[in-house]
Amino acid sequence: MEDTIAGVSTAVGNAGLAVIRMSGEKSFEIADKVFRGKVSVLEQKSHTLQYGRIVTDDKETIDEVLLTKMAAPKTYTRENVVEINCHGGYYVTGRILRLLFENGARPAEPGEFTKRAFINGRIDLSQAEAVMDVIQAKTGKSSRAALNQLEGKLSFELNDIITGLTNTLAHIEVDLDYPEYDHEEFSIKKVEDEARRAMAKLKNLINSFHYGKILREGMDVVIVGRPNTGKSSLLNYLTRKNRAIVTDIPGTTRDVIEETVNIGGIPIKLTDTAGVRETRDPVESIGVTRSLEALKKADYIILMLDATDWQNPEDKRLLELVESQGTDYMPVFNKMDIVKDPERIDELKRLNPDGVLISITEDTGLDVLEKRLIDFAHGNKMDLDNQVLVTNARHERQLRLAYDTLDAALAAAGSGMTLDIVALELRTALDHLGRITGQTAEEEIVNAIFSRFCIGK
Ligand SMILES: Nc1nc2c(ncn2[C@@H]2O[C@H](COP(=O)(O)OP(=O)(O)OP(=O)(O)O)[C@@H](O)[C@H]2O)c(=O)[nH]1
Ligand SMILES: [Mg+2]
Repeated sequence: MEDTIAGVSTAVGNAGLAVIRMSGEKSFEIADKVFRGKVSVLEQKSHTLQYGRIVTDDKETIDEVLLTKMAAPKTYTRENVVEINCHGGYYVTGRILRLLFENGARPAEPGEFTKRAFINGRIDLSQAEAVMDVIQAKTGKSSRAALNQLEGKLSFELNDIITGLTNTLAHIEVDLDYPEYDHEEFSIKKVEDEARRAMAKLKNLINSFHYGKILREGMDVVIVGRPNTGKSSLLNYLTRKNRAIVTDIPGTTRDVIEETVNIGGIPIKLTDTAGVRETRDPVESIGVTRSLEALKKADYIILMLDATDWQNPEDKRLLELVESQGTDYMPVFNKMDIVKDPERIDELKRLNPDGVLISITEDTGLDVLEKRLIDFAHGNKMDLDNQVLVTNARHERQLRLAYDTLDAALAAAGSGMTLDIVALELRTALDHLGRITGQTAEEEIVNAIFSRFCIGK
């Protein structure tokens, strides 16, 4: 924390520009040694930018740059920060960086700038984690969820719960210290009210994780079915690309094909698989094995059926297989354009009330199919876009632990346990919540989180 650190914040490789960032006590001093501009860096006003050159000790110019000076505490790290906009590319950025190191900076570790922002109290741990999520967001909605967390919406919710519980705990502690004012019954009531209030809020956050996780990590959707039912055609339709080979020969797809699509703002990892059937062809047979493996990792399954032949016994077996996975799925009946007889259509609908009827060739029913995917992602909640979402599995785990601990506190209070036992449970619940914001997070956890960052962030 005492050192001044420097790193390249932009992506490595040929580019128009690159940004080199430096943070720490000696940032201005070090920058001043290598920068020649109209005024010295030490005299430059804070939060301004100036044009100049980076020069070596031997007066060799390395690059023309723009230098931004930002004095603590109104900076990303809350320390003195210098940013140098130079030309992109390996050579120039490498030379400038080395020059900074020679003059007293040291290489920044992955995520170290953000870690300093956390340690210096500008953001909490959940906000720091959101920084990476913003960088890695796959769709507009994913990015919105990450930005909300970065702006502190989750922290705000958590702090509200934390404050309520802390006040209750303080109340109990007064009671324990001054037993002569015997308010125990009143305290138990207060604990119960507060625990219930906190649990309701926690439940809401925990429930948002199904959707939050999908926005952050994407949703794995696997298309399975017999050969020739139109699985690859569906992948091509949804990706709007001719990604997979489509022919009328059953057994066309031999390998697992994955593509990412954005459906209604939800990042979906779509997997097309080889048609499942008994086969003697060794290559196809490996494909079938891979299809069955792909099923296991699915968050959601699209079971493709041929509407002209949907009572095929092989489909029954496939359906059983899909149901045995315990994963949510939708049966999709394709090639409805060929089915003309209204009676047969009625029967199909009657016997398969959950089925989605489509024709890829004629583009019918596919809007219903997409809507089903979106509905699954939302879970049973509709308006999630304005809610604070939990997107991170680490957070969800701690929220559940806090919830369970409060449940135990309620049980203890209800069964006439003494106040000190109840206080213990409340403290444990607070510890769990503090691990999300970072107040009580162990150093190893904090280090592990920042080690996943990129250098220069
Ligand atoms: N009539 C009609 N034909 C379709 C429709 N969708 C796909 N097909 C045709 O069905 C045939 C098989 O399509 P594919 O997408 O290759 O089927 P698949 O399920 O990937 O087949 P495999 O890879 O062999 O398992 C092709 O000739 C498609 O043109 C549809 O909605 N209506
Ligand atoms: Mg195929």
